Amino acid sequence: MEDQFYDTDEPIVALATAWSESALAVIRTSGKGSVELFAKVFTNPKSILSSTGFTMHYGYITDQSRGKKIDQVTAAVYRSPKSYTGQDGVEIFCHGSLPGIESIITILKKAGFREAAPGEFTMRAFLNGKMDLSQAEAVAEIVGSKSKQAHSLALNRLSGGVLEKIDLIKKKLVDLMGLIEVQLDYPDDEIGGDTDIPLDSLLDAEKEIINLINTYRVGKIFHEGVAVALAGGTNAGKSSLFNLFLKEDRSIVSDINGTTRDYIESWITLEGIPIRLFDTAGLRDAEHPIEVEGIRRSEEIIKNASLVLYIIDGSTGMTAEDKEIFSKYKNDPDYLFIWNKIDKLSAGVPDGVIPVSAVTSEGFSDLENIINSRLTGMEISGSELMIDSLRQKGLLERAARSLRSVKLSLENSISLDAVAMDLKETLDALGEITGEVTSEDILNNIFSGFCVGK
Ligand SMILES: Nc1nc2c(ncn2[C@@H]2O[C@H](COP(=O)(O)OP(=O)(O)OP(=O)(O)O)[C@@H](O)[C@H]2O)c(=O)[nH]1
Ligand SMILES: [Mg+2]
Repeated sequence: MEDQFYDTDEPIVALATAWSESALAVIRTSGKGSVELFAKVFTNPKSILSSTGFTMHYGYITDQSRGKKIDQVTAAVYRSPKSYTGQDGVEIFCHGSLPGIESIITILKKAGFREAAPGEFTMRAFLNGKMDLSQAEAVAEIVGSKSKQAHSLALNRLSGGVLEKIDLIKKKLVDLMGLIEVQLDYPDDEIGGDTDIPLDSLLDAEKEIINLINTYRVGKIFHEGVAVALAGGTNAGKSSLFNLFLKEDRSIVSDINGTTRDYIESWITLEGIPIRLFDTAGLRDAEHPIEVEGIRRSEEIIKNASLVLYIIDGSTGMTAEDKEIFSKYKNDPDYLFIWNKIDKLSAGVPDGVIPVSAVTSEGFSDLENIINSRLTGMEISGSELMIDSLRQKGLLERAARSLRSVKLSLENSISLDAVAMDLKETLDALGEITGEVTSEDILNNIFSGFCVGK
């Protein structure tokens, strides 16, 4: 991005809503003099100029040079520092006609506004102290969220969840740094194991950083979804369960062994997690070449799935093949074993196998909960703090690495100077997450991924 990106006072303009025909559209401006510039093209300039902020104004945008009305609008005036960017600004609510929007933006550019770069509004908000970097990233995550849960998790980050957590961790480490510096000032004292440096708070901080790193995997699941495959012998009830998950009669069900010959896939959402669910061909020694190929493809799907739901026909009990697979994978976190057809008389359900009936739905909601906690490794209520930014994950890993060397140095009585250096590196990495320590490159990287108008 060009240097002008860093002229953070310049008045800018951009369409904040989608570029498509709609009832209303919002055009946003921000920067020094933007209220005065807007007044030049508005039929009621006095009301705009005298506004002290947070007021709405009704009128027309006009093309002065041709004395022509462009659109009837309402305009919201913001005065620094009480605005999204912290600057003066006007938000224009106009009709959502594409030629109309284009004309308004052209008029505003003629009046002195420059078109905003992607993320420029949010970048100004960050630079003016309206939010930290993790919150700025959450703005983009909210706009891009694909499920209610993903949205609520991002909202949690926007309201400062990451910032608060990082501040708490940092506080512990800053206290530790203080103790170390005191000891450094008294070089005659013994160092290492005999120092009064409390390892507890260091271990706490390390644990919290690692927990936060681990949430990235879960955050990603909510964002991108996971593949889950139904597997098992023929007639076990895979297609029946597939249909139950979809709440739709999608896959053919019959009592003929080998009904499903090719795999079938569909997207479902389970507690906000997007899941690509596969129904597969029943596993057996098939003879027909088409079925053989179907089984080969199904095995491929099963191998690549994040989670395999292995279905056993509970009305007949485990076949020899079921037994073999059960003993091989029963402790594998990527497998769940399901005892289907519990509505029919069947032998006792073996330990570790989940009882359900695809016909009566008995046990199905329990199964959904188990799948959910298996996929996320935790109970998600939507209020948790999860990170969804690869940048933040990388920095947390850097912080964890340097903290590990702090720990090792303290344990092995290595010089306190080295300890202090590693601790500073940890604090720097944490500071970069919230944006206390940043370079222009980092900012460009983050904000260029935004849409224009944000
Ligand atoms: N009583 C009872 N019957 C079930 C249940 N689930 C499936 N069935 C029946 O079992 C038979 C096989 O069901 P499918 O869903 O086609 O089984 P599948 O595992 O997809 O079989 P293939 O496609 O041949 O591998 C059908 O007649 C279903 O109606 C259940 O929970 N209870
Ligand atoms: Mg089937």
